Amino acid sequence: MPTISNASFMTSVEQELNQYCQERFIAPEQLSNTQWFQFIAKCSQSTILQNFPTNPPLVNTRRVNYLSMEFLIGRLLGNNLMSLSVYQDVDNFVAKYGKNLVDILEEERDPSLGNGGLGRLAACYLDSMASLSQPAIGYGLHYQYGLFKQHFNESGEQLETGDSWNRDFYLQQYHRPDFQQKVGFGGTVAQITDDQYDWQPAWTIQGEAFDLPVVGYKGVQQPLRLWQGYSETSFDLAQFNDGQYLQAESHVIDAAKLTKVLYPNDNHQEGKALRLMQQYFHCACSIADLLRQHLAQGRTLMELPEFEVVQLNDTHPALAIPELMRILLDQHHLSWEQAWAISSKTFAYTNHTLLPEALEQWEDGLVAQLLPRHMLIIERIDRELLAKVRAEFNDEEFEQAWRETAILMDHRVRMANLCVVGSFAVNGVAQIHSELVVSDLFPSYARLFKGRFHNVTNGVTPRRWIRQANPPLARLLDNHIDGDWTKDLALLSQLENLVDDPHFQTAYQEIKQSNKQVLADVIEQEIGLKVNCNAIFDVQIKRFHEYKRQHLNLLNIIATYLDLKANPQKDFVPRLFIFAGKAAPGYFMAKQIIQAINGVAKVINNDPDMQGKLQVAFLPDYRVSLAEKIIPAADVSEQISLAGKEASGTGNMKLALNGAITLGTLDGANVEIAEFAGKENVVIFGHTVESVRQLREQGYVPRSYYEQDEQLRNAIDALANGMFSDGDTQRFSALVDNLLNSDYFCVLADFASYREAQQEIAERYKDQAAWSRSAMLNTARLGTFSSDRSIRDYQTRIWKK
Ligand code: 26M
Repeated sequence: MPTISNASFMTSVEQELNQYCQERFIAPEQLSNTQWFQFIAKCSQSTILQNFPTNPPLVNTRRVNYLSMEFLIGRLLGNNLMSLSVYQDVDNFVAKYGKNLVDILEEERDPSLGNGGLGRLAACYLDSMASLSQPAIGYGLHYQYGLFKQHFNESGEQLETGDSWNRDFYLQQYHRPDFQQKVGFGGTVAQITDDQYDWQPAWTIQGEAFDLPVVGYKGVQQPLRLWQGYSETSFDLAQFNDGQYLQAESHVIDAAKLTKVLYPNDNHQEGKALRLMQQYFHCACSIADLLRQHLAQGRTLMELPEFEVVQLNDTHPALAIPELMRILLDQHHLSWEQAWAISSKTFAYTNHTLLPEALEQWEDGLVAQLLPRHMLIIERIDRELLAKVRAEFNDEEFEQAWRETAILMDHRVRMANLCVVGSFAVNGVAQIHSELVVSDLFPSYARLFKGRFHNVTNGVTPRRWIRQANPPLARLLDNHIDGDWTKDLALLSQLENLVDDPHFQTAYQEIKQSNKQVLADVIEQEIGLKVNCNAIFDVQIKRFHEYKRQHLNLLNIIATYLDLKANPQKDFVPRLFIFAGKAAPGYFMAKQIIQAINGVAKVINNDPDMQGKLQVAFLPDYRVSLAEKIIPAADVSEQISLAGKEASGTGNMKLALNGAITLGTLDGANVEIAEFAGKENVVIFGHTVESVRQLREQGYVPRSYYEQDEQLRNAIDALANGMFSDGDTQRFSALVDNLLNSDYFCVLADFASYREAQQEIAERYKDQAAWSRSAMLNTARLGTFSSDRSIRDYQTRIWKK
């Protein structure tokens, strides 16, 4: 579909190179990698803008406005070259000058405009929508500082520094001054009619649009539109003369601060006013922008839901609902009924978490102060809901049902409730999660709003997570699969017939081995550890959170270490444990776990008895580009959250597709991965959602596990007695106390089962042929976890006209 041919692209590259070098009085051979990067980025961008198609037609679908506070897009250039189908040509071209494209692409700084799974999912979905020509626009924030950079100090603690990604991000973002918006805050409201009010904000902040083109694979380009806060006037002269200088200045500071930094929390809400302001700013700019486009095409407001859908990526953009209502009521003078008819057919909400601490609730006083008109609208939505709940539930049921469904409760605005009430569709992100959304989170809503609840299992883009991250595997697939698997990942099923073909087996094994070698070099470069490439590469890469249970992994490592020390002659399959991930800066327990892993790694890696047997590599500053290096080299994928806590997971899909064996609990998408891969090609352990319930009902006593399991006891004691903290018996006391006395995420209850599962992994690995067969079957059978499939599910279940 792209109108550019490889030959014409390469001709223009050659011409531009001459000019680029002439301007700098330099020969091409002398260009640094940085200069090569800048040069290629420039060529690819002008080609994309001028030649790559935009505006796909609306056929049986609405245009998607994907509202997300996070887009974890990762590096763009390699991806764009691939989408233009010129990657190989450019690689050959730079080779003529003694350069390697992979090294050149390393020059790009990752834009880390997200925390973890939710932000990365948004990026995969933009890629899939552009590749499938699903009309879409991504709306987000142009943070000056992305997610912090992570470092470790001498004692293994996480330190954070700012990520001013934009300073040396070479790819252009297109400033669109014509799309700027004004966003009001605070002030007063006056009633005009029953439905219409006049809001006079106390101050306004300007929103400036920056577009990043998202280039689909053999598809179209569509914008990711990021809003930045800006204040037009450096200070208000009139107020300055009135002696209100400080007040005037505070608004300037607010504007400048507004999009300064991405909040580094993941699955945890902090009730900060600035965060609420960011959320409203994001919604107000995006809703105004989409309405501008809709009306500019000569369409009416009543037609809005026919042409546009707003997909809310969790509750972070929930204020888009009262914002659209406000505009329809106060600016376009529609009646409440008309406005609600439009709004309630426009929004769809995706829930990404069941964790109570992550469900957003805002103090009603704060919302009323900052957004007085929106508060009135939310109150009205709540009143209308009350009538519905009274009608549906009998007197006995009512109180419970209202406690669950009310938007306003105990002086809080419950954003998930606002989203469920204000949307025509609500979905969870994996089968088991979507069931729990209905059964545990919103049972009364499910009764009230029949047909509103859906499942769309998450997916990942095969362009980035196979073709780009794992070029040798991509070549193997190209050579053995009929049709373009990059666009239709279900085609991977053709590999089923090849898993017993010795040539194919050898090729597949060699790829894994060479990827392990590549990662080994990265590990040595990054942390100076020389690793054994024949060891099992056992990988846990994700945000640090107690529910994800990195400390369960750690306890097994300690137990294994103590066992090997006591039994040096023991038959042991060498193992390299690889960790990467960040903790929210204010999350004390997660930071303890990070420090404990670093402490254990130091002791084990420096113990001569462990050389080549047992090693632990904790790579700092986990980010998309690091994930691209780790995932293709993994043998084992650790997905060990407590059942019922991980909504889906997406790293699990990337790892399994790249031939890692999942070692996991029956949680999130692991359940579906196990079904598709076949139970014999994964290793499942631990409590289930149901048995966790029973465990809690009986009264869970973690200490009893400690007392009854000697290996567990020795491992915890080793943490407590300073073995991994230079003799400091206090360093990990909070972690140890927590495990022994509360252990909300049932680490101790799953320890024995996890340890057995780990032994099973080692046993299976001894039979290399059988192991590879399982790995190949994972690749062959998991094509369904492409984000293209997820987008098609959204199209047929949710976005359909
Ligand atoms: C909320 C309020 C204030 C500040 C930050 C937040 C916040 C930010 C990110 C809350 C949650 C955030 O992310 C949650 C998340 O990443 N959830 C993950 O979503 C993935 C995609 O669906 C799933 O695969 C993961 O299981 C789920 O944990």
